[in-house]
Amino acid sequence: STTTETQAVEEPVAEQVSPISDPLVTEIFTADPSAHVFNGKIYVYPSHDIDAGVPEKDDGSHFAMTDYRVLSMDSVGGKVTLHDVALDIKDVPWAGRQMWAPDAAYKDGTYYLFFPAKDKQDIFRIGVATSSSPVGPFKAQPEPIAGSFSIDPAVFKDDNGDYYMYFGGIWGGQLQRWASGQYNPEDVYPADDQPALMPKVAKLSDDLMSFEGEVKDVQILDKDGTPLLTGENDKRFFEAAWVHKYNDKYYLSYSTGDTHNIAYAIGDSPTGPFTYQGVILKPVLGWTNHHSIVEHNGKWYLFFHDSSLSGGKTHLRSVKVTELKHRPDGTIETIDAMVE
Ligand code: FUB
Repeated sequence: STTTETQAVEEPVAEQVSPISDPLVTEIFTADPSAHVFNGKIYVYPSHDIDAGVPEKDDGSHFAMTDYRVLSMDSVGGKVTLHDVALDIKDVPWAGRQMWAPDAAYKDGTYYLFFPAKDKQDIFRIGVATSSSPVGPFKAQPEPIAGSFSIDPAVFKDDNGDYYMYFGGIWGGQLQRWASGQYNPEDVYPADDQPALMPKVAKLSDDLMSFEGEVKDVQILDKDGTPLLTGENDKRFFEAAWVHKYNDKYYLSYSTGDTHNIAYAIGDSPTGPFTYQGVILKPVLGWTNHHSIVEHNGKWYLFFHDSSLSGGKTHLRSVKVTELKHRPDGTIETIDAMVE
């Protein structure tokens, strides 16, 4: 399209000065880390990567994970505990295969694990499971969240106590199959010069078990106020949405997928619109890039994964962490985890 042809590709300049950790655990492969602070301690809710012997395909079927295990630590750099299985696919009545990137939340004495998996019809849905402990075991609800679809749930608690779930992922994550509001097994993408598929947001009900109100698109706009376009592969949303709040602004960060960046956009409301700012994390070793951002003891951290421990196998990843720095103007320094 003419739009993409006239756009200069800005190569992000990395200013990474903080050290990148080693893999947080080496006993198992872990990915897609969603980090939270509960009772002053850091808990990381990752995918548990395994080699299920499924051949690599564009639809991601080789990411054939079957359970979740939680990591915890008192502080970044401290001892990391790998906890027992928190939820197994065999204990999720509606799930068929592929337990992908989860997230967690806490409310009124209960911990909630939110997770995507394909149902028995091979359609990605998002489930919820609860526990009295942040590390589980979690008990799954018998059905996925009504009205949920696609992958990569991320739950953000606003200062007023409202909870929002962001979700969605294109290609293997099936978001492109829901353009009409109904599931269509055909993959249909907007043309390169059309607005890109955006992540979804839904406010959660008081018990965090269902969506309150409708699922909406999260608008990601360029600085001129127009939506990012499908052809802007180095900027547009692909998967792995995450929201954090800094100085009263809402930061939406996400993976650009086939261009492998973690990009971010800033807004004044938890539901957007968000204005594109730049790249937080440049591509890592392995195809996927997926992260979370959390504050602990006055410092901000980026949890992410790469495939270094498996020698580059895309579906066998390991969670790492580094410090994330907001500049005085609120923008974020670009991190390059490949340079140390
Ligand atoms: O781990 C499986 C999938 O890979 C996640 O859901 C995506 O975000 C990507 O990291």
